[in-house]
Amino acid sequence: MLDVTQTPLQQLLRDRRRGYTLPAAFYRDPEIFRADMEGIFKRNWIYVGVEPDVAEPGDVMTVEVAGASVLIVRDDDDEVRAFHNVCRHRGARLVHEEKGTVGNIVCRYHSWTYDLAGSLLHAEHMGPDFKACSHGLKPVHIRSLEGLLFICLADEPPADFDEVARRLGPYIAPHNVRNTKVAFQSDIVEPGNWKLTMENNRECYHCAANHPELTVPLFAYGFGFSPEEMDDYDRANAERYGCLIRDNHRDWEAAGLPSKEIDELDTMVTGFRTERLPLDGDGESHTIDTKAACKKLLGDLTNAKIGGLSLWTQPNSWHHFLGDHIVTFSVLPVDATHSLLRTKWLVHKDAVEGVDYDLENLTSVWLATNDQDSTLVGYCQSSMESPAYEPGPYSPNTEMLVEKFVNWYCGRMADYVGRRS
Ligand code: 3BY
Ligand code: FES
Ligand code: FE
Repeated sequence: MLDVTQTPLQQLLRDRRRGYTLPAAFYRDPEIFRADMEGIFKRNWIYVGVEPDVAEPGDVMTVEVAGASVLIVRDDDDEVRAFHNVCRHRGARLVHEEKGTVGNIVCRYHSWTYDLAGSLLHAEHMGPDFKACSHGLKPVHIRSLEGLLFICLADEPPADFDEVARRLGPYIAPHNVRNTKVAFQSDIVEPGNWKLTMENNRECYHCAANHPELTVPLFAYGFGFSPEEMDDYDRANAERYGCLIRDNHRDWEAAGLPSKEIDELDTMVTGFRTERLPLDGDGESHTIDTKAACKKLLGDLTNAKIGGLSLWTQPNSWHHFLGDHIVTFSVLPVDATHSLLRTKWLVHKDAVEGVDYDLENLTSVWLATNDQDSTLVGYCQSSMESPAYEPGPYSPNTEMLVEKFVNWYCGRMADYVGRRS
């Protein structure tokens, strides 16, 4: 007999109105949050940091994803590996700091000792039948996309990562992430469900009214106008600055900087989008004066004025690659109504603070923007308990990428609940 039973979540997903925000339960319900962790954060490639976070053998960092603590370590052969941060004896957490350097990984409880490749080296008093080789650390899938680190907690991660890496690699490579250092990291907990944080990121409808610092360098073109509006906008800028976006693209591509838009946000399991766009006017970087914040440019670049390459990945990251620095963001859900936003500013690894760059100048635009975005996310979250909230319409001209995020999310969740039932 045909099984017509539906879980409440399947029902909600089936009934949701396309082109509109989600019903409040998706932004506030702890059960849906748990389902999000299972259906999204434990099944997809999650962006967690950069190779320079673990620059040398023995460098280790930890990250919390969907209730799992994961340690990421560079081993003695220079390979970056990821393991569950859980001792195979009685389960104690192994590495307690977010960043550190270790010789081996030693459990503080009974001193079981693992090498950097995860093998158990020492475990005293375990008797003659104990097999150390069966008690190595549990590996977690990890991939480096030109230095951007993605982990996947699933046994079988989405297979399309190779394609993502093949298509995105040439865009990122000129900025040489591996040859940078983390100049600064900021962690803020936003008062909102992770999907509100992501939705807010996927549009710039709110930028003009809320981001005075960001709108100085940012060229708003990329964040969604109708085709007619885009043509008008492009023409107006060409009059002001003498160059159409498509000409910028042509020049950049000729100079070996892939720039044309790729949008697979809701068409691939590992959804992504990228595009290089000019900054406003003579802008070189995301700084208050729009000039490069760091004197040493990235990779082999000789000109800071190469626009900004933006990259967005589902479900939890966005990145801006400038000529002189990179700003990279990951969203890590905390609970149904709180999300950790982790931002890193990367500069050339030989750049010296105070000589080549000033930390405040480097970070001020995005520190201010993040704070403003956090407030905006809170505005929406605080209405999710109100009887007046009902799903509202996305702008077809400036919120298309928000819609693609929500469509991707609903598709992945429908796939997840479909497989379970
Ligand atoms: O960083 C971004 O991609 C978007 C666009 C500008 C504001 N926002 C946070
Ligand atoms: Fe780690 Fe006992 S729990 S050594
Ligand atoms: Fe914003």
